Amino acid sequence: MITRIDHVGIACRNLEESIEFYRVTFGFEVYHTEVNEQQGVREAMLRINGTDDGGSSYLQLLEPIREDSPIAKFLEKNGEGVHHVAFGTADVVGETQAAVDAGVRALYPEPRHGTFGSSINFLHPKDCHGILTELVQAPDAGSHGADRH
Ligand code: V0V
Ligand code: CO
Repeated sequence: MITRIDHVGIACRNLEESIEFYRVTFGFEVYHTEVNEQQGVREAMLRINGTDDGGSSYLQLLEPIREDSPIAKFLEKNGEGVHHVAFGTADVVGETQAAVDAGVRALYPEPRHGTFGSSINFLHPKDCHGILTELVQAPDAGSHGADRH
């Protein structure tokens, strides 16, 4: 079951400038920062609110660390803006399979590492009416973690 919007991913050219924009304009503070080498990003999570299931909703600001990364390619083509929407679930494997069964392409055969040690997969934007869709399972939810090797 998908229980919430976990985060909206936003592609930015300069992480510090975007963080400052959200702080000055809306008062959002940085909750967590991380470099994800596999995804080619430096990121900041801005916590917006807690939710009924004990999770939270965030804005995820993403700056590329490599020219060949998905975020770099997106910025080159579209400029800064909304990059993906991430739905929270306690079962990323099951929800990914359900989407695949419905005819949607998953980008990875197994979940990969997301922020906070979460397990993530993505659904192809061309199969989701133009939205790159992420499925995210918090580290302590469910039993299907990302492969740690
Ligand atoms: C590409 N397209 C998009 C899109 N990216 N449409 C909507 N939203 C996006 N973000 C469209 C693009 O305009 C093309 O349409 C078509 O898809 C093919 O795109 P492309 O530019 O040729 O790029 P590809 O095919 O090389 O790569 C696209 C995909 C790639 C989605 C496969 O970006 C990818 O693997 N993304 C998953 C990983 C990722 O995004 N990581 C960064 C976030 P036309 O022109 O053909 O019509 S990491 C993260 O969120 C973490 C760590 C976390 O939450 O914990
Ligand atoms: Co994300």
